[in-house]
Amino acid sequence: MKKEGKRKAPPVKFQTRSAGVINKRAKAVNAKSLRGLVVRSTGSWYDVRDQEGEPWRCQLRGKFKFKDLKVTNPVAVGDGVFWEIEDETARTGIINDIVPRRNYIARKSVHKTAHAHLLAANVDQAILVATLTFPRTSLGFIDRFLVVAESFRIPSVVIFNKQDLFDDEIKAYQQELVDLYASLGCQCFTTSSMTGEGLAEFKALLQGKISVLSGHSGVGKSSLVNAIAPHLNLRTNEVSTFANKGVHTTTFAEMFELAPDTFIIDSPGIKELGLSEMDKYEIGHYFPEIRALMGTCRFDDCLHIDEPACAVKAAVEAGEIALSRYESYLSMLGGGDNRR
Ligand SMILES: Nc1nc2c(ncn2[C@@H]2O[C@H](COP(=O)(O)OP(=O)(O)OP(=O)(O)O)[C@@H](O)[C@H]2O)c(=O)[nH]1
Ligand SMILES: [Mg+2]
Ligand SMILES: [Zn+2]
Repeated sequence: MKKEGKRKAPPVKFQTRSAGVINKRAKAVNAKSLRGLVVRSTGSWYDVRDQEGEPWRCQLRGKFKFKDLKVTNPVAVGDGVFWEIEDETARTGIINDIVPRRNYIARKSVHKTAHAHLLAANVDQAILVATLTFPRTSLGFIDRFLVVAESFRIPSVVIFNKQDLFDDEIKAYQQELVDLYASLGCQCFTTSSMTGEGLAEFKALLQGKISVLSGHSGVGKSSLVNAIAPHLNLRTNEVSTFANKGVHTTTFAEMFELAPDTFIIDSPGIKELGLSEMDKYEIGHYFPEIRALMGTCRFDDCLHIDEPACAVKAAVEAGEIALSRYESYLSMLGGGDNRR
């Protein structure tokens, strides 16, 4: 049997009906059907930007059903929609359909574990904002984020924020992490929204792209957006010294236009990043260093746990694969959470 045979292709499961069907239906709905972009979603209301860039408050027409898909939120920030005006003076509208997505990023819903929760649609890159302290982002969380982004084929970047808080010892440790992730092909930045460190690079990273910012509450996602676009004046909040955690200041994901063709999605802090519908044979595929050893273990269906003659375990023992990465892999395989 071919080794690749057991590994399923990454899922493309969140697609709506074909463009042709939608176009036909949109025409049929009425000649007033408009194109728009969802820039904010509260679950019951969607802020839709029309083609002139003006905002409208919209609701969904009926239920949106997807083939093979259970989501807690059928429409995500970044979705293109077909909509029509409901009340011109109140500036409200009705969303009739979703434009087929070029991609999306989702995690397992915290409340309904059989469902996925869409984080954003149609993005060019996913940026994880991490901090080594205050609050601490675990390596397990960083690794999960990279796996999720990779599984949806979305390029990812890690930003280590709050540089102004760190002493030399923490910075030396951080450098080891930056080197580790860089060796895996992941771009890393260090920033401080207080001192301005790394902000020029951050701005350059966003240029001409649609980016979604993610990470724990309190790591400084909204502060970073404010630092490069002060006019947005987003709400930010102290990290509580008691729990050393953020207080979920941003409550809904929202997309902002920073410059023509440059959009950023600020999103609420997330505590857990559950893998949505991932097969256990698929997980190793999203770790570049494990993927590189594909086909070199004795058994074709090796999960690299305690099988004999496992090339991955040998590489961990030889220090060629970082122990933290291997532990993250095992944790994801075991369906554990990311709070180690
Ligand atoms: N020292 C320091 N504090 C920062 C930095 N960036 C943000 N903060 C502070 O961290 C706290 C949390 O920042 P926010 O921007 O609200 O964090 P967030 O990631 O948007 O949090 P949620 O919206 O809850 O997900 C605020 O008190 C900010 O002032 C930084 O670079 N250095
Ligand atoms: Mg925020
Ligand atoms: Zn193996």
